Amino acid sequence: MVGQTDHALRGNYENIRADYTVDQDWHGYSAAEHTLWKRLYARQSALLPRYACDEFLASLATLNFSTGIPRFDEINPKLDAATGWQIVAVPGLLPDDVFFNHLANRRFPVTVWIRNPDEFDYIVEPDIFHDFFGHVPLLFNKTFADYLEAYGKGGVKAKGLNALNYLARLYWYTVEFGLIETPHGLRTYGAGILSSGGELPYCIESEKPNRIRFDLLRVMQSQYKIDTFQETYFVIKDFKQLFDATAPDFTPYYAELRGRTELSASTVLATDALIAG
Ligand code: HBI
Ligand code: FE
Repeated sequence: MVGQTDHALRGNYENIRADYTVDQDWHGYSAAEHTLWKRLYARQSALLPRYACDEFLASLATLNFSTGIPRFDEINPKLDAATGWQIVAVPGLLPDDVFFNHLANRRFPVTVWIRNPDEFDYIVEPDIFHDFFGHVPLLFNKTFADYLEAYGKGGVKAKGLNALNYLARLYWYTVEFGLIETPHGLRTYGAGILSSGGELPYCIESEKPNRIRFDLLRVMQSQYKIDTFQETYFVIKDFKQLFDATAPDFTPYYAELRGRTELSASTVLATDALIAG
């Protein structure tokens, strides 16, 4: 999940290691927290078949974490065997450079705390349900996992080029809120949608948002809002398109982007390839 929050972060950052990781402390979760996890999982699972991409569904089918909050040390051997990734426990949002460095080393930061019951439908900061349910299944997909590592490496470089805002947009419009074309229509692969009750049907069925074919510079030029359903979604053909987009060095792109006006989240350009919902 992304989107800097201006209020104090919720997590406990007191005993973080140098790389911001902490212990998950799985025995510290209450029965009520496990029950909340089960309710969130059941709500999302009922919606997934119609709106989630096949790769997400295929991964989810091989995992079994519907019965309560999962143990990171149980999933890591499976994840390592599948794509060489591991998840690391963190107290919440990390400084950009720390976050990118983890991704560049095939470590996905997963928040350890879970939301309150009254945040069942919406939460600003990523909690364990968003990070684990939304992001972890696709880490089992090789092409997507390779994209995320390449993205992390790009981020480490972007920090020095003062271009993190462009990469944050790329993350937002792909990893968090991306749509993908499939033989049976549009589906989502974005963790921010997959872990959300309302936005799953909305992103595919609503007439309101724009759905524009993925174009790297167009995405990096587009602002986003963190506290409403998206006004624009970008649509990829497949994960290889994403991975290939990260192959070149981004430095010339950043120079090009600095010469362009920033676009609001609702902008549609004449050059945009729009896709009907
Ligand atoms: N930290 N734990 C965590 N999870 C994120 O998704 C995250 C982050 N820090 C920064 C961030 N995302 C965004 O700014 C990325 O676009 C870099
Ligand atoms: Fe996320």
